[in-house]
Amino acid sequence: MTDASVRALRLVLGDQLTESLSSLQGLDSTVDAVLMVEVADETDYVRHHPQKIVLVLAAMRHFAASLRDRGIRVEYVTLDAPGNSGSFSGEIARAVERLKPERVIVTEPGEWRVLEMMRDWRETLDVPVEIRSDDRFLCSLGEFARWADGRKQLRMEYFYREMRRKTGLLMDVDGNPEGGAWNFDSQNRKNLPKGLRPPQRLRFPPDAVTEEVISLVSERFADHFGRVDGFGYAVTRQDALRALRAFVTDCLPSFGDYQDAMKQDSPFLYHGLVSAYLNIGLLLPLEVCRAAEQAYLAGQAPLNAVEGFVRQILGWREYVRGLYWLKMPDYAATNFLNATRDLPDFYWSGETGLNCLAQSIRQTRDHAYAHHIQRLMVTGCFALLIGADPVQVNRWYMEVYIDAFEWVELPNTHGMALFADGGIMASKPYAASGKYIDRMSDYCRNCRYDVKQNTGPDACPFNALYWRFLENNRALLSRNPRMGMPYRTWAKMAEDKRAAILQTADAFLDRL
Ligand code: FAD
Ligand code: DLZ
Ligand code: SF4
Repeated sequence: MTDASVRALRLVLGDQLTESLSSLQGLDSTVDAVLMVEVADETDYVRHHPQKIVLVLAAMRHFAASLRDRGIRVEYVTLDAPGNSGSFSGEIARAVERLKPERVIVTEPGEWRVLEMMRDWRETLDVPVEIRSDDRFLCSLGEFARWADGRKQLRMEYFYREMRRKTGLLMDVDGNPEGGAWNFDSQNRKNLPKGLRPPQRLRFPPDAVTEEVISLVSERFADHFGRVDGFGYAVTRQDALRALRAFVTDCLPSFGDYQDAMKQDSPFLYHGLVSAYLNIGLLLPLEVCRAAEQAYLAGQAPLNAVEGFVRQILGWREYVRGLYWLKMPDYAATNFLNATRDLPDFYWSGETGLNCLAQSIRQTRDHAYAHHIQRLMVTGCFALLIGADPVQVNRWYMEVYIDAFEWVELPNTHGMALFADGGIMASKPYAASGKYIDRMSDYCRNCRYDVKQNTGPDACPFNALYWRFLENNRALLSRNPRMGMPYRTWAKMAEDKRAAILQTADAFLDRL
Protein backbone atom coordinates (compact mmCIF):
# COMPACT_ATOMS: atom_id res chain seq x y z
CA MET A 1 0.00 0.00 0.00
CA THR A 2 1.39 3.45 -0.87
CA ASP A 3 0.82 6.51 1.34
CA ALA A 4 -1.65 7.91 -1.17
CA SER A 5 -3.87 4.85 -1.13
CA VAL A 6 -5.11 4.99 2.48
CA ARG A 7 -8.88 4.79 2.55
CA ALA A 8 -9.75 5.04 6.21
CA LEU A 9 -7.37 6.33 8.86
CA ARG A 10 -8.33 4.82 12.21
CA LEU A 11 -7.15 6.47 15.41
CA VAL A 12 -6.46 4.42 18.53
CA LEU A 13 -5.79 6.33 21.77
CA GLY A 14 -3.74 5.14 24.73
CA ASP A 15 -6.81 3.98 26.64
CA GLN A 16 -8.38 2.25 23.62
CA LEU A 17 -6.11 -0.77 23.35
CA THR A 18 -8.80 -3.29 22.43
CA GLU A 19 -8.82 -5.33 19.23
CA SER A 20 -12.61 -5.12 18.95
CA LEU A 21 -12.56 -1.29 19.41
CA SER A 22 -15.32 0.39 17.41
CA SER A 23 -12.86 2.48 15.36
CA LEU A 24 -11.18 -0.74 14.23
CA GLN A 25 -14.39 -2.50 13.26
CA GLY A 26 -14.62 -3.16 9.50
CA LEU A 27 -10.90 -2.48 9.03
CA ASP A 28 -9.57 -3.60 5.64
CA SER A 29 -5.84 -4.14 6.03
CA THR A 30 -5.24 -3.75 2.29
CA VAL A 31 -6.38 -0.12 2.25
CA ASP A 32 -6.75 1.18 5.80
CA ALA A 33 -4.15 2.37 8.34
CA VAL A 34 -4.16 2.75 12.10
CA LEU A 35 -2.70 5.85 13.73
CA MET A 36 -1.26 5.78 17.26
CA VAL A 37 0.56 8.75 18.74
CA GLU A 38 2.56 9.42 21.87
CA VAL A 39 2.14 13.13 22.53
CA ALA A 40 3.39 15.58 25.15
CA ASP A 41 -0.10 17.05 25.65
CA GLU A 42 -1.26 13.70 27.04
CA THR A 43 1.85 12.94 29.08
CA ASP A 44 1.84 16.46 30.54
CA TYR A 45 -1.75 17.74 30.93
CA VAL A 46 -1.55 16.45 34.46
CA ARG A 47 1.66 15.26 36.12
CA HIS A 48 0.74 11.56 35.94
CA HIS A 49 2.40 8.99 38.18
CA PRO A 50 5.45 7.72 36.22
CA GLN A 51 4.10 4.13 36.39
CA LYS A 52 0.92 5.27 34.67
CA ILE A 53 2.92 6.81 31.82
CA VAL A 54 4.97 3.61 31.54
CA LEU A 55 1.81 1.51 31.53
CA VAL A 56 0.12 3.53 28.79
CA LEU A 57 3.11 3.97 26.49
CA ALA A 58 4.38 0.40 26.90
CA ALA A 59 0.89 -1.02 26.35
CA MET A 60 0.47 1.21 23.26
CA ARG A 61 3.74 -0.05 21.79
CA HIS A 62 2.83 -3.69 22.44
CA PHE A 63 -0.65 -3.16 21.01
CA ALA A 64 0.81 -1.61 17.83
CA ALA A 65 3.12 -4.60 17.48
CA SER A 66 0.19 -7.01 17.83
CA LEU A 67 -1.75 -5.16 15.10
CA ARG A 68 1.29 -5.28 12.81
CA ASP A 69 1.61 -9.02 13.46
CA ARG A 70 -1.88 -9.30 12.00
CA GLY A 71 -0.75 -7.53 8.84
CA ILE A 72 -2.25 -4.17 9.74
CA ARG A 73 -0.41 -0.99 8.79
CA VAL A 74 0.23 1.08 11.92
CA GLU A 75 1.52 4.64 11.75
CA TYR A 76 3.12 4.99 15.17
CA VAL A 77 4.60 8.28 16.40
CA THR A 78 6.87 7.98 19.44
CA LEU A 79 7.21 10.74 22.01
CA ASP A 80 10.68 11.72 20.80
CA ALA A 81 10.01 11.29 17.05
CA PRO A 82 11.31 14.22 14.96
CA GLY A 83 8.46 16.55 14.02
CA ASN A 84 6.07 15.23 16.72
CA SER A 85 3.72 18.19 17.20
CA GLY A 86 2.90 17.16 20.78
CA SER A 87 -0.90 17.02 20.47
CA PHE A 88 -3.63 14.72 19.19
CA SER A 89 -4.90 17.52 16.93
CA GLY A 90 -1.44 18.24 15.54
CA GLU A 91 -0.72 14.57 14.88
CA ILE A 92 -4.02 13.79 13.23
CA ALA A 93 -3.55 16.85 10.99
CA ARG A 94 -0.01 15.73 10.07
CA ALA A 95 -1.20 12.20 9.32
CA VAL A 96 -4.09 13.41 7.15
CA GLU A 97 -1.69 15.66 5.25
CA ARG A 98 0.76 12.78 4.75
CA LEU A 99 -1.60 9.88 4.05
CA LYS A 100 -4.52 11.71 2.44
CA PRO A 101 -7.17 9.27 3.68
CA GLU A 102 -10.74 9.44 2.41
CA ARG A 103 -12.00 9.59 5.99
CA VAL A 104 -10.93 9.45 9.61
CA ILE A 105 -12.56 7.07 12.08
CA VAL A 106 -12.26 7.51 15.86
CA THR A 107 -13.90 6.02 18.95
CA GLU A 108 -15.31 8.53 21.42
CA PRO A 109 -12.70 9.26 24.09
CA GLY A 110 -12.79 8.89 27.87
CA GLU A 111 -12.40 12.57 28.62
CA TRP A 112 -14.48 15.61 27.80
CA ARG A 113 -11.51 17.74 26.71
CA VAL A 114 -10.55 15.13 24.07
CA LEU A 115 -14.13 14.92 22.79
CA GLU A 116 -14.02 18.67 22.25
CA MET A 117 -10.84 18.21 20.19
CA MET A 118 -12.47 15.49 18.11
CA ARG A 119 -15.49 17.68 17.41
CA ASP A 120 -13.11 20.41 16.23
CA TRP A 121 -11.50 18.01 13.77
CA ARG A 122 -14.78 17.90 11.89
CA GLU A 123 -14.23 21.59 11.14
CA THR A 124 -10.47 21.70 10.77
CA LEU A 125 -9.66 18.55 8.78
CA ASP A 126 -10.39 18.37 5.08
CA VAL A 127 -11.84 14.87 5.37
CA PRO A 128 -14.98 13.53 7.09
CA VAL A 129 -14.46 12.46 10.71
CA GLU A 130 -16.65 9.65 12.04
CA ILE A 131 -16.89 9.48 15.85
CA ARG A 132 -18.10 6.02 16.86
CA SER A 133 -19.51 5.19 20.27
CA ASP A 134 -17.37 3.20 22.68
CA ASP A 135 -19.12 -0.15 22.83
CA ARG A 136 -16.66 -1.65 25.32
CA PHE A 137 -18.97 -0.39 28.08
CA LEU A 138 -22.05 -2.41 28.95
CA CYS A 139 -24.37 0.58 29.10
CA SER A 140 -24.35 3.02 26.20
CA LEU A 141 -24.51 6.73 26.94
CA GLY A 142 -27.94 6.95 25.32
CA GLU A 143 -29.21 4.09 27.45
CA PHE A 144 -27.89 5.74 30.62
CA ALA A 145 -29.46 9.08 29.69
CA ARG A 146 -32.81 7.34 29.13
CA TRP A 147 -32.53 5.55 32.49
CA ALA A 148 -31.70 8.84 34.25
CA ASP A 149 -34.36 10.87 32.47
CA GLY A 150 -37.17 12.00 34.75
CA ARG A 151 -35.72 10.47 37.93
CA LYS A 152 -35.64 12.82 40.89
CA GLN A 153 -32.59 11.08 42.29
CA LEU A 154 -30.03 8.88 40.61
CA ARG A 155 -28.96 5.91 42.71
CA MET A 156 -26.46 3.29 41.66
CA GLU A 157 -28.35 0.42 43.27
CA TYR A 158 -31.36 0.72 40.90
CA PHE A 159 -29.14 1.18 37.87
CA TYR A 160 -27.18 -1.91 38.92
CA ARG A 161 -30.33 -4.05 39.07
CA GLU A 162 -31.19 -2.99 35.53
CA MET A 163 -27.72 -3.99 34.42
CA ARG A 164 -28.03 -7.38 36.12
CA ARG A 165 -31.30 -7.97 34.29
CA LYS A 166 -29.84 -6.78 31.00
CA THR A 167 -26.70 -8.94 31.12
CA GLY A 168 -28.17 -11.89 33.04
CA LEU A 169 -25.12 -11.80 35.31
CA LEU A 170 -25.82 -13.61 38.60
CA MET A 171 -29.48 -14.12 37.68
CA ASP A 172 -31.20 -17.46 38.18
CA VAL A 173 -33.31 -19.26 35.60
CA ASP A 174 -36.50 -17.58 36.85
CA GLY A 175 -35.02 -14.11 36.33
CA ASN A 176 -34.41 -13.51 40.03
CA PRO A 177 -31.11 -12.42 41.54
CA GLU A 178 -28.90 -15.32 42.47
CA GLY A 179 -29.17 -16.10 46.21
CA GLY A 180 -32.47 -14.22 46.54
CA ALA A 181 -30.98 -10.74 47.04
CA TRP A 182 -29.42 -8.12 44.79
CA ASN A 183 -26.73 -7.07 47.21
CA PHE A 184 -24.68 -8.80 49.90
CA ASP A 185 -22.78 -5.73 51.02
CA SER A 186 -23.56 -6.23 54.69
CA GLN A 187 -21.42 -9.39 54.59
CA ASN A 188 -18.50 -7.49 53.09
CA ARG A 189 -17.25 -5.48 56.03
CA LYS A 190 -14.98 -7.80 57.98
CA ASN A 191 -11.63 -6.78 59.34
CA LEU A 192 -8.65 -9.01 58.62
CA PRO A 193 -8.05 -11.62 61.31
CA LYS A 194 -4.64 -11.24 62.96
CA GLY A 195 -1.96 -13.30 61.26
CA LEU A 196 -3.83 -13.72 57.95
CA ARG A 197 -1.31 -13.19 55.12
CA PRO A 198 -2.82 -11.97 51.85
CA PRO A 199 -1.49 -13.84 48.78
CA GLN A 200 1.53 -12.67 46.77
CA ARG A 201 0.39 -10.89 43.62
CA LEU A 202 1.48 -11.76 40.12
CA ARG A 203 3.89 -9.14 38.76
CA PHE A 204 5.29 -8.99 35.24
CA PRO A 205 9.02 -8.31 34.74
CA PRO A 206 9.40 -5.65 32.01
CA ASP A 207 10.55 -6.90 28.58
CA ALA A 208 12.89 -4.89 26.32
CA VAL A 209 10.06 -2.71 24.94
CA THR A 210 8.85 -1.81 28.43
CA GLU A 211 12.42 -1.27 29.68
CA GLU A 212 12.92 1.30 26.92
CA VAL A 213 9.79 3.14 28.02
CA ILE A 214 10.91 2.99 31.65
CA SER A 215 14.20 4.68 30.68
CA LEU A 216 12.36 7.37 28.74
CA VAL A 217 9.96 8.02 31.62
CA SER A 218 12.74 7.98 34.26
CA GLU A 219 14.57 10.65 32.32
CA ARG A 220 11.69 12.81 31.25
CA PHE A 221 9.31 12.63 34.20
CA ALA A 222 11.72 12.25 37.10
CA ASP A 223 10.11 15.13 38.99
CA HIS A 224 6.60 13.60 39.01
CA PHE A 225 5.23 12.12 42.24
CA GLY A 226 5.90 8.39 42.46
CA ARG A 227 8.51 5.71 41.94
CA VAL A 228 9.01 4.05 38.61
CA ASP A 229 11.40 1.31 39.74
CA GLY A 230 9.72 -1.96 40.51
CA PHE A 231 7.14 -1.47 37.73
CA GLY A 232 5.37 -4.82 37.40
CA TYR A 233 1.99 -4.21 35.78
CA ALA A 234 0.88 -6.18 32.73
CA VAL A 235 1.20 -4.27 29.44
CA THR A 236 -0.32 -6.84 27.08
CA ARG A 237 -3.72 -8.45 26.94
CA GLN A 238 -2.19 -11.91 27.48
CA ASP A 239 -0.56 -10.83 30.73
CA ALA A 240 -3.64 -8.91 31.87
CA LEU A 241 -5.64 -12.12 31.38
CA ARG A 242 -3.07 -14.00 33.45
CA ALA A 243 -3.41 -11.39 36.20
CA LEU A 244 -7.20 -11.77 36.07
CA ARG A 245 -7.00 -15.57 36.32
CA ALA A 246 -4.60 -15.35 39.27
CA PHE A 247 -6.94 -12.92 41.04
CA VAL A 248 -9.96 -15.18 40.51
CA THR A 249 -8.13 -18.20 41.91
CA ASP A 250 -6.12 -16.63 44.74
CA CYS A 251 -8.11 -13.61 45.90
CA LEU A 252 -11.73 -13.59 44.74
CA PRO A 253 -12.93 -16.10 47.36
CA SER A 254 -11.93 -13.64 50.11
CA PHE A 255 -12.65 -10.43 48.16
CA GLY A 256 -16.10 -9.98 49.69
CA ASP A 257 -15.21 -10.53 53.32
CA TYR A 258 -12.22 -8.17 53.29
CA GLN A 259 -13.32 -5.67 50.64
CA ASP A 260 -13.30 -2.76 53.10
CA ALA A 261 -10.35 -3.87 55.23
CA MET A 262 -6.99 -2.07 55.41
CA LYS A 263 -3.72 -3.42 56.74
CA GLN A 264 -0.34 -1.91 57.56
CA ASP A 265 2.19 -2.54 54.72
CA SER A 266 -0.32 -4.62 52.71
CA PRO A 267 -1.36 -2.51 49.76
CA PHE A 268 -3.29 -5.02 47.66
CA LEU A 269 -5.04 -7.44 50.07
CA TYR A 270 -7.68 -9.38 48.08
CA HIS A 271 -8.47 -6.66 45.53
CA GLY A 272 -8.66 -7.21 41.79
CA LEU A 273 -5.89 -4.85 40.58
CA VAL A 274 -7.74 -4.79 37.28
CA SER A 275 -8.90 -1.17 37.02
CA ALA A 276 -5.92 -0.04 34.95
CA TYR A 277 -6.33 -2.97 32.54
CA LEU A 278 -10.04 -2.29 32.18
CA ASN A 279 -9.52 1.44 31.74
CA ILE A 280 -6.96 1.12 28.95
CA GLY A 281 -8.84 -1.69 27.21
CA LEU A 282 -6.62 -4.72 27.85
CA LEU A 283 -9.57 -6.37 29.61
CA LEU A 284 -13.27 -5.95 28.93
CA PRO A 285 -15.79 -5.46 31.74
CA LEU A 286 -18.09 -8.27 30.65
CA GLU A 287 -15.30 -10.86 30.47
CA VAL A 288 -14.06 -9.85 33.92
CA CYS A 289 -17.55 -10.17 35.41
CA ARG A 290 -18.11 -13.50 33.63
CA ALA A 291 -14.80 -14.86 34.97
CA ALA A 292 -15.98 -14.03 38.50
CA GLU A 293 -19.46 -15.47 37.87
CA GLN A 294 -17.90 -18.66 36.53
CA ALA A 295 -15.94 -19.09 39.78
CA TYR A 296 -19.22 -18.83 41.71
CA LEU A 297 -21.01 -21.34 39.44
CA ALA A 298 -18.08 -23.75 39.82
CA GLY A 299 -18.29 -23.48 43.60
CA GLN A 300 -14.87 -21.82 43.82
CA ALA A 301 -15.95 -18.47 45.29
CA PRO A 302 -18.88 -17.52 47.53
CA LEU A 303 -21.75 -15.34 46.39
CA ASN A 304 -20.97 -12.39 48.68
CA ALA A 305 -17.51 -12.15 47.07
CA VAL A 306 -18.65 -12.56 43.49
CA GLU A 307 -21.69 -10.29 43.77
CA GLY A 308 -19.56 -7.65 45.52
CA PHE A 309 -16.96 -7.76 42.77
CA VAL A 310 -19.47 -7.79 39.91
CA ARG A 311 -21.31 -4.83 41.50
CA GLN A 312 -18.15 -2.72 41.37
CA ILE A 313 -17.75 -3.25 37.65
CA LEU A 314 -21.27 -3.76 36.34
CA GLY A 315 -22.70 -1.23 38.80
CA TRP A 316 -20.27 1.45 39.94
CA ARG A 317 -17.98 1.56 36.94
CA GLU A 318 -20.78 1.84 34.39
CA TYR A 319 -22.72 4.21 36.63
CA VAL A 320 -19.91 6.75 37.10
CA ARG A 321 -19.22 6.73 33.40
CA GLY A 322 -22.88 7.44 32.61
CA LEU A 323 -22.95 10.19 35.20
CA TYR A 324 -19.75 11.82 33.91
CA TRP A 325 -21.07 12.17 30.37
CA LEU A 326 -24.53 13.19 31.58
CA LYS A 327 -23.21 16.00 33.77
CA MET A 328 -20.10 17.28 32.00
CA PRO A 329 -18.75 19.90 31.53
CA ASP A 330 -20.43 21.57 34.52
CA TYR A 331 -19.64 18.68 36.87
CA ALA A 332 -15.93 19.56 37.06
CA ALA A 333 -16.72 22.99 38.52
CA THR A 334 -18.98 21.76 41.33
CA ASN A 335 -18.12 22.88 44.88
CA PHE A 336 -21.31 22.41 46.91
CA LEU A 337 -19.56 22.75 50.28
CA ASN A 338 -17.57 25.85 49.18
CA ALA A 339 -14.33 24.13 50.12
CA THR A 340 -11.20 26.21 49.50
CA ARG A 341 -8.34 24.93 51.66
CA ASP A 342 -5.08 23.99 49.94
CA LEU A 343 -4.31 20.29 49.92
CA PRO A 344 -1.58 19.73 52.55
CA ASP A 345 1.95 19.16 51.26
CA PHE A 346 2.10 15.73 52.87
CA TYR A 347 -0.21 14.43 50.14
CA TRP A 348 2.93 14.63 47.98
CA SER A 349 5.42 13.21 50.50
CA GLY A 350 3.56 10.88 52.85
CA GLU A 351 5.44 12.63 55.66
CA THR A 352 2.75 12.88 58.31
CA GLY A 353 2.11 11.50 61.75
CA LEU A 354 -1.37 10.37 60.75
CA ASN A 355 -0.50 6.76 60.09
CA CYS A 356 -3.54 5.94 57.94
CA LEU A 357 -2.65 8.78 55.57
CA ALA A 358 1.08 7.99 55.61
CA GLN A 359 0.35 4.35 54.72
CA SER A 360 -2.10 5.17 51.93
CA ILE A 361 0.09 7.88 50.40
CA ARG A 362 3.37 5.95 50.57
CA GLN A 363 1.93 2.87 48.89
CA THR A 364 0.44 5.18 46.25
CA ARG A 365 3.92 6.60 45.66
CA ASP A 366 5.40 3.10 45.36
CA HIS A 367 2.69 1.32 43.35
CA ALA A 368 0.42 4.05 41.92
CA TYR A 369 -2.29 2.09 43.72
CA ALA A 370 -4.54 2.30 46.73
CA HIS A 371 -7.75 0.37 47.08
CA HIS A 372 -11.19 1.91 47.19
CA ILE A 373 -11.55 2.32 50.94
CA GLN A 374 -8.15 3.96 51.25
CA ARG A 375 -9.08 6.41 48.46
CA LEU A 376 -12.54 7.08 49.91
CA MET A 377 -12.23 6.80 53.67
CA VAL A 378 -8.61 7.88 54.24
CA THR A 379 -7.25 10.36 51.68
CA GLY A 380 -10.73 11.29 50.44
CA CYS A 381 -12.38 11.60 53.84
CA PHE A 382 -9.51 13.67 55.24
CA ALA A 383 -9.72 16.06 52.27
CA LEU A 384 -13.50 16.30 52.83
CA LEU A 385 -13.16 16.98 56.55
CA ILE A 386 -10.55 19.72 56.19
CA GLY A 387 -12.53 21.35 53.36
CA ALA A 388 -9.89 20.90 50.66
CA ASP A 389 -10.48 22.61 47.32
CA PRO A 390 -12.11 20.04 44.97
CA VAL A 391 -10.01 21.20 42.01
CA GLN A 392 -6.79 20.46 43.88
CA VAL A 393 -8.09 17.16 45.22
CA ASN A 394 -9.22 16.16 41.77
CA ARG A 395 -5.80 16.97 40.33
CA TRP A 396 -4.16 14.86 43.06
CA TYR A 397 -6.26 11.81 42.25
CA MET A 398 -5.55 12.25 38.55
CA GLU A 399 -1.83 12.50 39.23
CA VAL A 400 -1.22 9.62 41.58
CA TYR A 401 -3.13 6.54 40.40
CA ILE A 402 -2.30 4.06 37.66
CA ASP A 403 -5.99 3.85 36.66
CA ALA A 404 -6.80 7.59 36.66
CA PHE A 405 -8.92 8.72 33.72
CA GLU A 406 -11.24 11.62 34.19
CA TRP A 407 -14.49 9.83 33.31
CA VAL A 408 -14.06 7.55 36.34
CA GLU A 409 -11.87 9.67 38.62
CA LEU A 410 -13.97 12.86 38.63
CA PRO A 411 -17.35 11.44 39.80
CA ASN A 412 -15.56 9.40 42.44
CA THR A 413 -13.67 12.45 43.71
CA HIS A 414 -16.18 15.27 43.35
CA GLY A 415 -19.19 13.08 43.94
CA MET A 416 -18.33 10.23 46.25
CA ALA A 417 -15.37 11.51 48.28
CA LEU A 418 -16.00 15.27 48.50
CA PHE A 419 -19.77 15.65 48.09
CA ALA A 420 -18.85 18.61 45.86
CA ASP A 421 -21.73 17.72 43.52
CA GLY A 422 -24.24 18.23 46.33
CA GLY A 423 -25.57 14.68 46.26
CA ILE A 424 -25.84 13.63 42.62
CA MET A 425 -23.58 10.66 43.18
CA ALA A 426 -24.01 9.86 46.88
CA SER A 427 -26.97 10.42 49.17
CA LYS A 428 -24.78 11.82 51.96
CA PRO A 429 -21.14 12.77 52.48
CA TYR A 430 -18.78 9.91 53.35
CA ALA A 431 -17.63 11.78 56.46
CA ALA A 432 -16.39 9.65 59.33
CA SER A 433 -14.38 9.95 62.52
CA GLY A 434 -11.30 7.84 63.31
CA LYS A 435 -13.58 5.11 64.64
CA TYR A 436 -14.27 3.85 61.12
CA ILE A 437 -10.57 3.54 60.25
CA ASP A 438 -9.91 1.86 63.58
CA ARG A 439 -12.66 -0.69 62.93
CA MET A 440 -11.45 -1.53 59.42
CA SER A 441 -7.66 -1.50 59.86
CA ASP A 442 -4.67 -1.94 62.13
CA TYR A 443 -3.45 1.58 61.31
CA CYS A 444 -4.47 3.15 64.60
CA ARG A 445 -2.40 0.67 66.59
CA ASN A 446 0.66 1.98 64.79
CA CYS A 447 -0.21 5.67 64.99
CA ARG A 448 1.16 8.42 67.19
CA TYR A 449 -2.41 9.72 67.71
CA ASP A 450 -4.99 8.13 69.98
CA VAL A 451 -8.15 7.17 68.14
CA LYS A 452 -10.13 7.03 71.39
CA GLN A 453 -9.50 10.69 72.22
CA ASN A 454 -11.49 13.60 70.81
CA THR A 455 -9.61 16.52 72.28
CA GLY A 456 -6.05 17.58 72.99
CA PRO A 457 -2.82 17.36 71.00
CA ASP A 458 -2.75 13.53 70.98
CA ALA A 459 -6.34 13.05 69.88
CA CYS A 460 -6.92 11.43 66.46
CA PRO A 461 -7.42 14.44 64.16
CA PHE A 462 -10.22 12.70 62.26
CA ASN A 463 -12.38 12.84 65.41
CA ALA A 464 -12.44 16.58 66.04
CA LEU A 465 -12.38 17.34 62.31
CA TYR A 466 -15.49 15.21 61.85
CA TRP A 467 -17.52 17.24 64.33
CA ARG A 468 -16.13 20.49 63.00
CA PHE A 469 -17.18 19.40 59.49
CA LEU A 470 -20.75 18.86 60.68
CA GLU A 471 -20.83 22.14 62.54
CA ASN A 472 -19.37 24.17 59.68
CA ASN A 473 -21.68 22.68 57.07
CA ARG A 474 -24.84 22.73 59.16
CA ALA A 475 -26.74 25.00 56.77
CA LEU A 476 -26.04 22.70 53.82
CA LEU A 477 -26.32 19.28 55.46
CA SER A 478 -28.51 19.27 58.54
CA ARG A 479 -31.74 18.83 56.56
CA ASN A 480 -30.36 15.76 54.78
CA PRO A 481 -32.45 12.92 56.31
CA ARG A 482 -29.39 10.65 56.41
CA MET A 483 -27.47 13.20 58.51
CA GLY A 484 -30.08 13.52 61.26
CA MET A 485 -28.44 11.08 63.66
CA PRO A 486 -24.94 12.66 63.80
CA TYR A 487 -26.44 16.14 64.17
CA ARG A 488 -28.57 14.89 67.08
CA THR A 489 -25.53 13.28 68.74
CA TRP A 490 -23.60 16.53 68.35
CA ALA A 491 -26.47 18.54 69.81
CA LYS A 492 -26.63 16.26 72.85
CA MET A 493 -22.98 16.86 73.76
CA ALA A 494 -22.22 19.26 76.60
CA GLU A 495 -21.46 22.79 75.46
CA ASP A 496 -17.90 22.80 76.90
CA LYS A 497 -17.13 19.44 75.26
CA ARG A 498 -18.24 20.76 71.88
CA ALA A 499 -16.14 23.88 72.36
CA ALA A 500 -13.07 21.78 73.25
CA ILE A 501 -13.57 19.59 70.16
CA LEU A 502 -13.86 22.61 67.85
CA GLN A 503 -10.79 24.13 69.44
CA THR A 504 -8.81 20.90 68.93
CA ALA A 505 -9.85 20.83 65.28
CA ASP A 506 -8.89 24.47 64.73
CA ALA A 507 -5.54 24.02 66.47
CA PHE A 508 -4.80 21.03 64.22
CA LEU A 509 -5.75 22.95 61.09
CA ASP A 510 -3.58 25.88 62.14
CA ARG A 511 -0.60 23.53 62.34
CA LEU A 512 -1.31 21.91 58.94
P1 FAD B 1 -11.42 -3.82 43.08
O1 FAD B 1 -11.68 -3.42 44.47
O2 FAD B 1 -10.89 -5.17 42.85
O3 FAD B 1 -12.77 -3.61 42.26
C1 FAD B 1 -12.95 -4.22 40.97
C2 FAD B 1 -13.19 -3.18 39.90
O4 FAD B 1 -14.41 -2.49 40.12
C3 FAD B 1 -12.14 -2.12 39.77
O5 FAD B 1 -11.04 -2.57 39.04
C4 FAD B 1 -12.89 -1.01 39.06
O6 FAD B 1 -12.85 -1.19 37.66
C5 FAD B 1 -14.33 -1.19 39.55
N1 FAD B 1 -14.66 -0.21 40.59
C6 FAD B 1 -14.65 -0.39 41.92
N2 FAD B 1 -15.11 0.70 42.55
C7 FAD B 1 -15.37 1.60 41.59
C8 FAD B 1 -15.85 2.93 41.61
N3 FAD B 1 -16.17 3.57 42.73
N4 FAD B 1 -15.99 3.57 40.44
C9 FAD B 1 -15.69 2.95 39.28
N5 FAD B 1 -15.24 1.70 39.20
C10 FAD B 1 -15.09 1.03 40.35
N6 FAD B 1 -11.21 3.96 39.77
C11 FAD B 1 -10.59 4.05 38.59
O7 FAD B 1 -10.63 3.10 37.80
N7 FAD B 1 -9.92 5.18 38.23
C12 FAD B 1 -9.84 6.25 39.05
O8 FAD B 1 -9.22 7.26 38.69
C13 FAD B 1 -10.47 6.18 40.33
N8 FAD B 1 -10.43 7.23 41.19
C14 FAD B 1 -11.06 7.13 42.40
C15 FAD B 1 -11.03 8.24 43.25
C16 FAD B 1 -11.68 8.19 44.47
C17 FAD B 1 -11.69 9.40 45.36
C18 FAD B 1 -12.36 7.02 44.84
C19 FAD B 1 -13.08 6.95 46.14
C20 FAD B 1 -12.39 5.92 44.01
C21 FAD B 1 -11.76 5.96 42.77
N9 FAD B 1 -11.79 4.87 41.89
C22 FAD B 1 -11.17 4.98 40.66
C23 FAD B 1 -12.58 3.66 42.18
C24 FAD B 1 -11.82 2.52 42.89
O9 FAD B 1 -11.18 3.02 44.03
C25 FAD B 1 -10.82 1.84 41.97
O10 FAD B 1 -11.47 1.44 40.79
C26 FAD B 1 -10.23 0.59 42.62
O11 FAD B 1 -9.61 0.94 43.83
C27 FAD B 1 -9.25 -0.07 41.67
O12 FAD B 1 -8.60 -1.15 42.29
P2 FAD B 1 -8.97 -2.68 41.96
O13 FAD B 1 -8.89 -2.93 40.50
O14 FAD B 1 -8.12 -3.50 42.84
O15 FAD B 1 -10.47 -2.70 42.40
C1 DLZ C 1 -2.67 8.85 29.78
C2 DLZ C 1 -2.03 8.93 28.44
C3 DLZ C 1 -0.68 9.28 28.32
C4 DLZ C 1 0.16 9.51 29.53
N1 DLZ C 1 -0.09 9.40 27.12
C5 DLZ C 1 -0.80 9.14 26.00
C6 DLZ C 1 -0.22 9.27 24.72
O1 DLZ C 1 0.92 9.66 24.56
N2 DLZ C 1 -1.00 8.97 23.65
C7 DLZ C 1 -2.28 8.56 23.76
O2 DLZ C 1 -2.92 8.25 22.75
N3 DLZ C 1 -2.86 8.49 24.96
C8 DLZ C 1 -2.15 8.76 26.08
N4 DLZ C 1 -2.76 8.69 27.30
C9 DLZ C 1 -4.20 8.38 27.35
C10 DLZ C 1 -5.01 9.61 26.96
O3 DLZ C 1 -4.76 10.66 27.89
C11 DLZ C 1 -6.50 9.25 26.88
O4 DLZ C 1 -6.70 8.51 25.74
C12 DLZ C 1 -7.38 10.46 26.85
O5 DLZ C 1 -7.31 11.08 28.09
C13 DLZ C 1 -8.81 10.13 26.56
O6 DLZ C 1 -9.35 9.34 27.57
FE1 SF4 D 1 -5.62 7.65 61.30
FE2 SF4 D 1 -6.56 8.61 63.62
FE3 SF4 D 1 -6.13 6.02 63.37
FE4 SF4 D 1 -4.05 7.69 63.46
S1 SF4 D 1 -5.53 7.29 65.09
S2 SF4 D 1 -4.32 5.99 62.05
S3 SF4 D 1 -4.89 9.47 62.39
S4 SF4 D 1 -7.61 7.24 62.22
